[in-house]
Amino acid sequence: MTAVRPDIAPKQAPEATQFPTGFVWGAATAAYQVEGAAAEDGRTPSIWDTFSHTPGKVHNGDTGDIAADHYHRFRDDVALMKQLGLKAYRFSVSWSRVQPTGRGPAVERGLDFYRKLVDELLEAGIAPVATLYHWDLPQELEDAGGWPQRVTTDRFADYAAIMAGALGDRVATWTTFNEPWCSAFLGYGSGVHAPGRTEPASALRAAHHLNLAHGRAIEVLRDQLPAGAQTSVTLNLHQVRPLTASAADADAARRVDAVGNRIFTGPMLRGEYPEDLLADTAHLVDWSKLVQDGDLAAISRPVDVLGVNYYTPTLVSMPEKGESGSGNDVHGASAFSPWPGSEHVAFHLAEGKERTAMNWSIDPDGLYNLLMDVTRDHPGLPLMVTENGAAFDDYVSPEGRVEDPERIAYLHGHLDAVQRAVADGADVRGYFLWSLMDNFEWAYGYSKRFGTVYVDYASQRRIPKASAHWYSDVIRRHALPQGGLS
Ligand code: IFM
Repeated sequence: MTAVRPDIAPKQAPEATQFPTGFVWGAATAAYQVEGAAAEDGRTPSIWDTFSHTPGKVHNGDTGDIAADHYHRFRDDVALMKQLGLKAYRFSVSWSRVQPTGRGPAVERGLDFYRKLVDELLEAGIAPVATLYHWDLPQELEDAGGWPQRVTTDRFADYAAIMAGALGDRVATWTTFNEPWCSAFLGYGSGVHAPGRTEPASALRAAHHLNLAHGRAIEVLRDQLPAGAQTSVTLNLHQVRPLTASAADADAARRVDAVGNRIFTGPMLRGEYPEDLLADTAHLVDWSKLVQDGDLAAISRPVDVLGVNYYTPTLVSMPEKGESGSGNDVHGASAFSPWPGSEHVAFHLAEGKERTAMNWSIDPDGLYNLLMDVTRDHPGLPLMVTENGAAFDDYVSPEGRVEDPERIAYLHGHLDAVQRAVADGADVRGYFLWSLMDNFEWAYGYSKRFGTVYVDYASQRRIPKASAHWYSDVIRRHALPQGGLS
């Protein structure tokens, strides 16, 4: 394996600002994006297996059948993480690997994979951070109605209990859901994600049940985990900005903030759904029936830390008469909107900003503003950046290197934003780079590379990109390089 490259190691000025003591440095992946071994050891299809095997749903017909083969290569991957100096690894559990039908007893062979992974991490001195759900509902549960059905929250609570029982003695940080917005609104609204349904009312019902499942899982985790274990949820909070100072654009921003952010932070952190969200969506769901007695108390059980994922801001306007909505929504093209009740909002790409390979504008101030907004709205809430990173068109040079200066610049800018937010009072406890390695980027298949480690899918060879060496050095110094990138 490759040692840290001296030509990329930042030249450190003595006055570099240190990150806070105890600040956690990590990298993240998700089960379906990296594991592969889709039909091994009792695993059954999740909604993403079904979706990716449906012609026309994923770029190039790619599937997660093999992905980065992490299931078989996890030992080498952990060794690489150790070599890079990572202090934490955020992974998700494939529900259909441990409870193939989504109900009933666990499959020991499935659990064993996660036991071995966690043991290997602990042995390497890397803290495991487990996410219970990163979008891959067992297909049988979707066949029974999926997240729009309340009964799915019962299934999730049982599954959380299984995982806490199996790994609670070894995993100190647990996350219930990753980006429930995507599960609800891309999965059941625009349909660009599994299960590919385009039903605005079902998307809203799914959002409530994801909230409820989160609260019920927090209760289970709290009951079963040792004192000192941390519970959390990860939200992809949209950093929403109006295109102009007009009242109409301010209203577009308010609407997107309601169904993009406050639909989760409201019940989870305040114990209530925002009034404006209920009004904007009243024609789609009867919230008084959907939200039953006790639900809000369950959903608002406290978490120890809030995970936030950030990539790019969300620039919105109210279209002029005759103009269509949606447009440049970064969440993928669909004739159906992922914004129920706010279908007519138009989305824009900021002018004059550099873009990633996803065509997402690069804007570190968005991360600063996001951390400060959450701190203002929920003072004292500990935060963790659980995903941040960028896709670029990486390739291996004839010398066998992968140079990714754009990614280094992206990471530098966003870590600087984290430091600025910390200096201004945000309690940010750590940062997880998305992603440890190139992987299955959902509807984009393998066409987008988010990894700091390059994966040659033909051979499954891993090559740390220049950014991996850079990040490794930042971790070692616990500070950013001063005055440039190297
Ligand atoms: O790859 C995804 C990840 O699964 C969830 N957050 C965004 C990433 C980049 O699109």
